[in-house]
Amino acid sequence: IGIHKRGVQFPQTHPLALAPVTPPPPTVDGFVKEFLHELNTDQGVALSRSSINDQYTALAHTVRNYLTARWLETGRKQREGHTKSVAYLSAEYLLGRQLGNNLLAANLNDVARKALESCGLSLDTLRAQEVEPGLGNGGLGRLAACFIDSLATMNVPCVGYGIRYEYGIFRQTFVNGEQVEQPDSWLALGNPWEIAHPEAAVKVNFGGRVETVTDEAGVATSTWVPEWNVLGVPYNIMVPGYLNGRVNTLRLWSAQATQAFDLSIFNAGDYAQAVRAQTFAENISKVLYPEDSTPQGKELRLQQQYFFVACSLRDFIDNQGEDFDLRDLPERVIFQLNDTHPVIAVPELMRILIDERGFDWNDAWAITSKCFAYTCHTLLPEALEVWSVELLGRLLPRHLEIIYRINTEFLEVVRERWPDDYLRLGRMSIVTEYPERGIRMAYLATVAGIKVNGVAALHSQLLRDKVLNDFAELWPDKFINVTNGVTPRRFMKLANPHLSDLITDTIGTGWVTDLERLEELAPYADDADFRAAFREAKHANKIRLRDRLRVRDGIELPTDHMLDVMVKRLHEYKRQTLKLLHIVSLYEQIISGKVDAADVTPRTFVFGAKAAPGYRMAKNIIHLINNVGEVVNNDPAVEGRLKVFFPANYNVTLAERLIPAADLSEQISLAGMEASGTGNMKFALNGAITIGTDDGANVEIRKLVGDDNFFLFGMDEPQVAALGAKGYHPGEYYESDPRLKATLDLIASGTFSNGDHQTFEPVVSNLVHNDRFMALADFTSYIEAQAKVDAAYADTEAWTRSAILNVARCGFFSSDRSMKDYIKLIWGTNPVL
Ligand code: GL2
Repeated sequence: IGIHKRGVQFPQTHPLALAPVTPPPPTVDGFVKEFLHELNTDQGVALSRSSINDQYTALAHTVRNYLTARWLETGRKQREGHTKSVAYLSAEYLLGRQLGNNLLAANLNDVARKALESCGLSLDTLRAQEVEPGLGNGGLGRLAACFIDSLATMNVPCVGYGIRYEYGIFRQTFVNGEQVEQPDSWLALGNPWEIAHPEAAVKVNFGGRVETVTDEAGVATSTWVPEWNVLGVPYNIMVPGYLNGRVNTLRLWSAQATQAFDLSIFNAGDYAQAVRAQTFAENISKVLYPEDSTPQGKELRLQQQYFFVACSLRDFIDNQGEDFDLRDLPERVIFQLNDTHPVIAVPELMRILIDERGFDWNDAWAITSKCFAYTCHTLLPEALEVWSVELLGRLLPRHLEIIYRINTEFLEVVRERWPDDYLRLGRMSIVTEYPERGIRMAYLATVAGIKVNGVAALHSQLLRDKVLNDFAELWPDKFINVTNGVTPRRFMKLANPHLSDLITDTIGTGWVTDLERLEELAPYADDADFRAAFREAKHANKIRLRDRLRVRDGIELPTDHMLDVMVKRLHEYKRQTLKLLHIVSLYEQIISGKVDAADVTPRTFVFGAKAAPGYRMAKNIIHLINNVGEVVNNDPAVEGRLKVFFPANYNVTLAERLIPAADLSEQISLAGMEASGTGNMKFALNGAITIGTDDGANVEIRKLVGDDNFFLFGMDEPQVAALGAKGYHPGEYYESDPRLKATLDLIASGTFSNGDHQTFEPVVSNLVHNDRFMALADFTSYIEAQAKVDAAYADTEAWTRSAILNVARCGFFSSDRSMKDYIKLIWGTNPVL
């Protein structure tokens, strides 16, 4: 296997090799030349014979070429400067399309457009050719993508480490209203943004046993004798900063067999058996697990986690050079653990230090306990990963042993602080005994991390007060908050050119990298001309969305309705059903004659949501949304008043069209359930007004935009807790609120299922009899808030004013600010200019 030390076999003796090759400055002619060169030499086609994919690929390579010199330069500075880097460990990166973003970062948009035009090609057509890399499920993966964009833009050294899934999040289709999953073969036409380095592959071991030898002095030495291994092949992807010439790296690992296939078995005629090892190994990076917030304890998932983490630690350490003293590791790196998925990195570093580098336990722990920090992204108990000891011991026996020792020493600390508090010891143990013996990864991360952060103020407080309360008592300073953020490059500048141009014309360009400057827009909320221009931008965005949905989904979106949008993963705690109850209730009131259709504000509701394939209730809810849409959209009684659309396969690309067009942003989770949300920030920054509960980052949005510019409803977290403690009986709400009863009865009657009573029985009976997320308890308050929305929308000028103030006051939610907080509160890294 071609594993070798980097850089030794290619001595740079030629003077031209001292500086990376820089393409000519980006003039239109220069760009055309570079583009045609790529098309001819790399794709091997003439322009006249080229396919759109050839053209797209050549364009991507052209852009990449312009960034390459900066990329190599960034790498050199980082290596030579010995500065501290952030190594962001994340099992998910929901990147979205690369071409538009990289053109923007490199300031090549106009040049590329003109260059392509002169070749008779359209930039927009080529951009549409790109299949987005969907290497994440939702908010958590998209957050990672925003963070690496911000770090590059802020000149902070960072490597993002993750997995190059061959299949990303499934492509969602609907068949008769029901979700059907298709594989996302995003690599089928090639990926021009990645560069493979098979020569730098890393070997990763699994299975086997631990042999312990005790010497004469009684010192025990453990040796891991693994049973099988795979190779991790790194693929590098550029992460260009915005207009600053810095290009960081995202390094994704792909699994490959150490032995491709067995020739002797092949020759004997057993073809399937001959490639078995290869198939087995390559399964590890085959597909992203589609569970969002509710991971399943599957063996392959643990293999994925250890696989990418082992590759990444090895890679980072090897990159420090041969004579690097690992005692200095904490000065060189902070490994940021994005949720519990990469937490197996903790025992892995201990193993490297002890088993491979000969450190004793205490020295190894002194290093390890300074190298990690942990971000928790959830409050749902079922989302906190617990690995069964049986599985962990089978797959990673040495790691299990190390975890036990970490736990033993940790429990000593607890015992010292609280002698005889056995209940507490049980509660805090990394090893749980119920329902089977397992390793609580969040606890391991908390013990090892220098800091533990939640992702919004309320979430961090609930982590401290509830989920990790014992730990917060032990180490109060360990627990901090860093509120999430989103990148204004992708989610404003790229996604919303109309609004971006208006903002730039009004306050200059600085806001794109200094989002708090949006404040300067606030006075313009009182300027009628600005308000008119703001509305024009919103309208233009609705037209752009209409055009996209027409082609993409055959949907005819009215552009003169209030656009009411709920896009996020389908999960009961997010309460898409509550939104649906509102819609069905409006419909019921009209068709039963309680309300005159002419008095209803024309609204178009748009949903976007994928359900985990095994999550039956979520799939039933998707079916119901689609069927409600089918009935409502075809009923002349509500024509011109209500429309319900659910474009399939919501992803980053669609989000970029949908969010800028929205008037109303639905953020309606049960208080205390949504850790942060980041869609909420994207909507507000694009001038939608939020209707939301006091949950996650909604709390902070409302504080910043002001109560007058936010539609708050529902119980707050203490009220939810109190109701839960008292005993929640959803049936009582059903019985006592006639409007709610009529709504649920309409669904139960079969109106949305061709008269069949069974189809949506699970949704209805779950709401009436169980309703874990208390949708019925918040229904009345939600309906009242929606009535306020209608009233507010009727006053166009006042609505626009509120929308502008949302934009102006949400600069805080830039991921640049989040990164500053991480740097200041956790990492202690510096920008390198
Ligand atoms: C999530 C949270 O549910 C969401 O509220 C948060 O905004 C993101 C990013 O911090 O993380 N946790 C999680 O497991 N997923 C999320 O989106 N998938």
